[in-house]
Amino acid sequence: MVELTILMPCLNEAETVGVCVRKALAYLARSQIAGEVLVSDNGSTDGSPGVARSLGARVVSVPSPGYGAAVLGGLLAARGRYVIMGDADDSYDLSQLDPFMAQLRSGYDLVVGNRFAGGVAAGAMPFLHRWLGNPVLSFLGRLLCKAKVRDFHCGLRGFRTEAMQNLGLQAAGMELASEMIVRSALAGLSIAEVPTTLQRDGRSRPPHIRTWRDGWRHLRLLLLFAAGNWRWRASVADRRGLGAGLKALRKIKSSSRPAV
Ligand SMILES: Nc1nc2c(ncn2[C@@H]2O[C@H](COP(=O)(O)OP(=O)(O)OP(=O)(O)O)[C@@H](O)[C@H]2O)c(=O)[nH]1
Ligand SMILES: [Mg+2]
Repeated sequence: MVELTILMPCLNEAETVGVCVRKALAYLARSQIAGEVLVSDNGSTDGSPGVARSLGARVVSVPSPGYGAAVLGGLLAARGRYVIMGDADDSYDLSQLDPFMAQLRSGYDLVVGNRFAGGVAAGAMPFLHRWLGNPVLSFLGRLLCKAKVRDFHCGLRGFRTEAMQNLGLQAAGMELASEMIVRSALAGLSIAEVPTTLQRDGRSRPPHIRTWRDGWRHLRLLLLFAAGNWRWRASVADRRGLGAGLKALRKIKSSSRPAV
């Protein structure tokens, strides 16, 4: 049985995917975990899949574009009981996954890294993401969707594969990171956080993330879920209210019946 799939979404990361695959394989060997390294690629033109394959990773080619599509393609192809996923840009330390494994083995469905607790290296995260985008969106996520997670956008996270496959995740873009947490919280899955570090990525070109477009997509997703959740709660409250009203009405009727 494969216990762990280490999954990496990848788009044109030939500079760094190799070192990530090596670290992940070394972690599996050192920890004596029956596992696999899976790279989910959707359209790299720089030879990333070949680099990953040559070092021992399994590669799945996903036809649709976007970070979310790559993660979901990997989720479908994963053979492990658990998945731990992380960027292929060498910003997360894929050789230090023990805290994630410990929480998954103890029964948590979703284990999300917290970079603010573990440490963000100088220059690893743009100022705007570090001090505005991430804290504000994570705060809104906690407030609107009742998910007790402090770093909604951390790309290093682990989960029970079957639980995640059953959630009906859909987002094709970066906002999948938020959707995964929100749907898990609304479905009542157990969620843990572990401190993790973020290093400067090892590539020479800019990241795929686009601050304003992706920030807006995260925000829109939170608002849509919050609105849906409120509607659902309101309808439950209505039904309860109606039930209470009917009971009260019956009481009044029975107490006003003449005694015989
Ligand atoms: N397959 C695939 N992977 C993607 C896509 N967009 C991003 N990725 C991968 O997803 C991971 C995260 O993307 P990054 O560009 O590092 O974005 P980020 O980590 O949110 O942003 P930074 O923190 O600024 O690096 C990387 O491994 C990318 O190669 C995509 O459209 N398709
Ligand atoms: Mg990254």
